[in-house]
Amino acid sequence: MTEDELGGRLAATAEAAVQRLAAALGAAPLAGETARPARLLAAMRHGVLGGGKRLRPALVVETARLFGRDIDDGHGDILLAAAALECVHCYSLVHDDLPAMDDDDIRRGQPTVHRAFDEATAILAGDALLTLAFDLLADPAGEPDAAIRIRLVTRLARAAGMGGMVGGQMLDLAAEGRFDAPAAPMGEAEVRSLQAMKTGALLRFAVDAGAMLGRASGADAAWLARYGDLVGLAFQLADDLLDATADAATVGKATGKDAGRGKATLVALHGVEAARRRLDDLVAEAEAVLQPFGERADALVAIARFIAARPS
Ligand code: GRG
Repeated sequence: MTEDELGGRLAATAEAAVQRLAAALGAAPLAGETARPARLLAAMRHGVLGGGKRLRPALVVETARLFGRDIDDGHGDILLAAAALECVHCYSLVHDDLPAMDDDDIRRGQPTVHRAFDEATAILAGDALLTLAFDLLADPAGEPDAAIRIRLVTRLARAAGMGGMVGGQMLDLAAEGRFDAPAAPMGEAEVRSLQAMKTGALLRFAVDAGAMLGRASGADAAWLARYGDLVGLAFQLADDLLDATADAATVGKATGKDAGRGKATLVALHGVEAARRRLDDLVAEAEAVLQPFGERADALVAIARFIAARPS
C-alpha cells in the first residue's frame, strides 16, 4: 500500500467516524429520552464535529482490521466503539478548556465550547458526551456479543475515570500546584504514571477495543497492548515537545495562567534532545512490536509515525 493509499484510508475512517458521531447527535430523541435541548445539542456538535485528527477512532478501526474486521462488514458496526471513544476524548477537551481547568479560548482553530456558548452549557455538553459514549458502546448494533460489550463498557469506564484519564488530570493539576503550595516536584516514575493515566489510557483503550472487536487471541491482544502503550507514550512526549517549543518561543512572557507552575513532563526532566531521541526509540519499538503482523499493520505503523511527527 502506498503512502497516499494509506492516507486515503485513514481519512476515510475519520470521515466515517464523524458521520457516525453526527448521526448520534441528531435532534430526534431516542427511546428513553424526552427531548434533546437545541442549545445543548449545538454545543455537543461544536465540541465533537469541528476538526480533530480522529486518531483514536483510527486506532480502533485499524486494530480491528488486523483481524479481518472492517467498517460495514455485516458483523456489527465497529464504528460505534470508535465513536464512543471519540465522545469521551471530546468531552475531556471541552472540560479541559474550561476556565477552572486550562482556560483556553481556541480549540481546533475555533472558539472553545464555553467561549462559543457559555460555561454552564460547556459543562453540560461534556457531561452529555460522556454519557453518550456509553450509550453508543452498549448498542447491540455495534459489538453483537453482550459479554464483549460489557467488557468494552467496563474498560472504557476505567480508562476514562478516576484510575485513568480523570485521575491523571487530577494529578496534573496537583503537580501544577493548584491544591498545595508549593507542589512537590515529580520524579520520572510519577510523571510516567500521570501521563499513562491522563493521555495513555484512552489510546491504550483504542487498541484494546480493536482487539476485542476483532476477537484477537489473548497473546495477540497482549502484544498489541504494548503497541497501545508505546503510542500513548509517544503521543505524550510529542505533545510535551510541542509545548516546550512553544514555551521557548515565549520565554520571559510567562505571566499568564502557566506562570510559576511546575511542568510534569519528561522534557522538563531530561531536556529536549533526550526527549527527541526517546520519541524515535518509541516509534522504532512500536514498529518492531507490529512486525509479526506484516503488511496488515502498515496503517498502525503509519499512525505511530504520525503521532510522533504531528505538528499540533
Ligand atoms: C478535563 C476530565 C478532563 C480530562 C482532561 C486528556 C485531558 C484530560 C486533557 C486534554 C488536554 C490536553 C490538550 C492534553 C494534551 C494531549 C491531548 C489530549 C491533546 C489533544 O488530543 P489530539 O491531538 O486532539 O488527539 P484532536 O483535536 O486531534 O482530537
